[in-house]
Amino acid sequence: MQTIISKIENKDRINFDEALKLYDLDLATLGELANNIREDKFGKKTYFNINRHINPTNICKDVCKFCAFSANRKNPNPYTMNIDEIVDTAIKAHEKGAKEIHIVSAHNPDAGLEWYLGMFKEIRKALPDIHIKALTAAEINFLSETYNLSYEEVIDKMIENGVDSMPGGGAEIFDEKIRDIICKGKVSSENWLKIHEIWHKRDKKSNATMLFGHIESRKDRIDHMMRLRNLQDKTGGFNTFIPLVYQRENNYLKVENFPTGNEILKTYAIARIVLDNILHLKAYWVTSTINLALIAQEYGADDLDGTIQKESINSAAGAKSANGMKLDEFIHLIKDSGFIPVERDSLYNELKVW
Ligand code: V47
Repeated sequence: MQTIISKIENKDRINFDEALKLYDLDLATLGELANNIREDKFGKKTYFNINRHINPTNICKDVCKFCAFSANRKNPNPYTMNIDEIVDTAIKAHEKGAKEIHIVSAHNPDAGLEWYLGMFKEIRKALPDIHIKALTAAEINFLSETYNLSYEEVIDKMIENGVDSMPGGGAEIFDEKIRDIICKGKVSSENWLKIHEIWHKRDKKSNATMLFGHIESRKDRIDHMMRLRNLQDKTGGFNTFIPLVYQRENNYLKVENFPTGNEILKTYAIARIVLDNILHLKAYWVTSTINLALIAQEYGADDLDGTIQKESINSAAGAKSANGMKLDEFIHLIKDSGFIPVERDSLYNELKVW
């Protein structure tokens, strides 16, 4: 173990087996190693943004077992917002200070390509300066299959219509055997990575998530991180890595052992160490709870996402995030935990030190 620790302290890259072994280290030592990396890069700054999540439809042709949001699972309220409603929501969010609109939908076979792309065009027309972060690789794969377009064609249409960056969703867990159980039929791991690679080739940025704390093993998590690290070596296009803690209510995934806070913090810390080429690590308070996200600041995380205003995907599965977080509360919580709240834009340019 001492050799691995020395490697980390010397900023040498660790391999798969070494990364896996880090789970055997005590949390305090692991946390210190990750925190040193975080402090080296950002000191006590914690980044957040003022954003608005919009989830414009919950009608989905896919059947991911972990999902409680999709209308064909346990949630009985199918909906599809019309474009005027979506634009109106974005305008109201902008009036309240939002600088980013984060749009993630289900895979609705009846909505039409025009609907998927038209919403971006109309938001861009109404709000020329807002940052639109939209369409996960899973949605791009769905549009490509449904409308017989190449990934390149879908991506070029996104850009033409005003999308600025891609969210990190749809990655789940890359291991094919686990993926087959939890989200069979959705974008493959290989294609998830290919889509991000094409996006990065357009000189655009994206994020990467990992859904953990369900039926995957520690090995699967390290494998997931390694596949991201390999792509990032090639493209440099990922801004941030976001470990998403699995939410367990109202879905069909049978899980026997949920991760403890200790295991979640270890996973953040290991991610900070392994992903030496992805600058930011986001503790997405929606899935970790705000309490654990604040602690995660001492285990490698430098970003807490944003105020969100409304959240439907994880709140459907039990997260306490339906109404986002008030700005002043967010800032006070970060300050009270000993960190410096720094409002950022979607590409991590600093806007204001609060
Ligand atoms: O891929 C669905 C996750 C993701 C559950 O890029 C669940 O800044 C936990 O893309 N428990 C979509 N997670 C969300 C997404 C996202 C979220 C936050 C920030 C960013 C970003 C992107 O939501 C899906 C899936 O992994 N999800 N159900 C659940 N029960």
